[in-house]
Amino acid sequence: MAEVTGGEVVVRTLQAHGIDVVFGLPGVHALAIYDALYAHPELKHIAVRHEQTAAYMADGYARVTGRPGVCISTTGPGAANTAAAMGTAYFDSVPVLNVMSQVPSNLVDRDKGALHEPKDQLGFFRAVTKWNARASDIEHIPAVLHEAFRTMLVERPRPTQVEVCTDHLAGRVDSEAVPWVMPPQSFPRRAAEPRLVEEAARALVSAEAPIIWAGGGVNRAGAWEELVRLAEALQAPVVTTVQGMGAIPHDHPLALGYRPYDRTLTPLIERADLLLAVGTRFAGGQTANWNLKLPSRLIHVEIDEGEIGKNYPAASGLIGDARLVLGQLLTALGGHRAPECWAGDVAALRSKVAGSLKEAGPQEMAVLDDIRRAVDRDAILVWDQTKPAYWAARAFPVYEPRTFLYPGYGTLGYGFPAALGAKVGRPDRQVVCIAGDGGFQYALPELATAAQFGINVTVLLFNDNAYGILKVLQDMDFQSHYYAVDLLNPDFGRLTEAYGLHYELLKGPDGLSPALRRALESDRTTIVEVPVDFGRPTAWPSPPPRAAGKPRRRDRGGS
Ligand SMILES: Cc1ncc(C[n+]2csc(CCOP(=O)(O)OP(=O)(O)O)c2C)c(N)n1
Ligand SMILES: [Mg+2]
Repeated sequence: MAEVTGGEVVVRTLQAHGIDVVFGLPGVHALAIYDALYAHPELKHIAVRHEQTAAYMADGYARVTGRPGVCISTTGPGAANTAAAMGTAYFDSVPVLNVMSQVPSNLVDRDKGALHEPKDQLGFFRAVTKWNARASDIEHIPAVLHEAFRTMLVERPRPTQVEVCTDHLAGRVDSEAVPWVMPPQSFPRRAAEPRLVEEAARALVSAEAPIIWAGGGVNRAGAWEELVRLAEALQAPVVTTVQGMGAIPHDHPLALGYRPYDRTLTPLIERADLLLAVGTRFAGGQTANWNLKLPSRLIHVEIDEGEIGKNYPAASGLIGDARLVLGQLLTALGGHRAPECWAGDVAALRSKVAGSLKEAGPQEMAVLDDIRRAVDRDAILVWDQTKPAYWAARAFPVYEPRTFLYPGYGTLGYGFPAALGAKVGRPDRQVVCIAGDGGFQYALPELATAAQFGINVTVLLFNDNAYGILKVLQDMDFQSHYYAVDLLNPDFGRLTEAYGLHYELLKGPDGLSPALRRALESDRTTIVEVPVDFGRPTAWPSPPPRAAGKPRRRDRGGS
């Protein structure tokens, strides 16, 4: 009779679900999981310096691979440290599973003052997860973990949390008594109702000027090939949201290339007589807070039923996985090929938008050009909340799916740790993190993680010795009362070298492309520090990152 611990049941169940890497930081209550990891070196564990990083790494890993990212945290404060990252994954619909320990089962939620005792840890995480549960005993562990995976893989991918009490993790049972749950080869995805698909196909064929709106669901579901084929069949231009970037290559003749909220695109969207929206919830940031007018004939393809009709009324809702539903639509369309109706407009609009962007933010756009020129077509770019990132969200050319990682939640400090996770998921790709001096310092100690595990990313560090964007807002909206926005920064070069990593300091944005290329050739994580003074933009990349309710004074331009 072979005995297993609860920790071993966790590890084996993760492995059964295809997990071969986890990110975490141990604590006393979780040590039985770590003991099982010790016995299973084939399940790689990346040890981080802060639990938040573990969850961001799981997020970055999940976004680039399309597979769930798993992090491990320990009871109470360790687990709570992952909250901002879980919230980010929730906002952006990323499948992150957070496996955590709990105090001994006889002490849960009794407020007796046990070590690390959290108040209602399940309730705490309910706010940032789609589904969460505690295993009631060792035998229950496989079923709970399985349900977490099923929820993320079959339904809308959002984070989940599973907790196991420390006595259950350390307890032992006969392996044969454990009701192991083996996942199917692949989880069945939901397809849309055939009658609705037929109806939608008829509407698509009869439309004279259809356009397609591609959201993050296209990237999450791996539906980009179907999307492009459908766009070509309908000759419909495609506009992508920030999370949908890369769903159609930027240089495809039907790619509008820029975000839907771009005012220059508004006339085109308003001229359309049908909008096919795929894998999107029409979030405020993509619709100028729902002020964007959309065609009244809206066909909405969404895995989450609750999103249909929530932000915009839909003439038709096709509930299902984006890849499956687009495939159903293609089948229903047969060999239909619409005549070209927009082609000239797309090219003309693209160059109009590009021109207006260059006028509005010449420095920022020049920096984006330099970055694009230096990296491979399929390089993964991970953006923190630094000034050039707002322009990137509006205008960065993306050619491949799952290569543009941007926290829709607006999370400062996301970039560097998510880039590390992305590199673990796609070691074959260039991975570049673009961060400001403020955001990068959230995860500064993770330079150690990069060094220890040989994770080779490039960090472009835009240093203005400030929370620059907030300084601009204090300037514009609060009579230049600069407060808590100037930063005394360390010597990033000496710091990087102390970790045994590489570093290059530029004089300014000039020479960014060659420096970035040099860094990408490096055999270890390299920081390229770029001193910058972007000043105040002459126009905001819309939607502007402004304080709610503040009047917009667009006329006050100039830096
Ligand atoms: C977790 C979190 N805390 C605070 C903020 C508010 N915030 C947004 S941008 C920013 C300043 C960013 O400074 P830096 O990274 O140096 O970029 P810069 O604007 O200077 O280019 C802050 C504090 C946020 N978005 N997220
Ligand atoms: Mg800064």
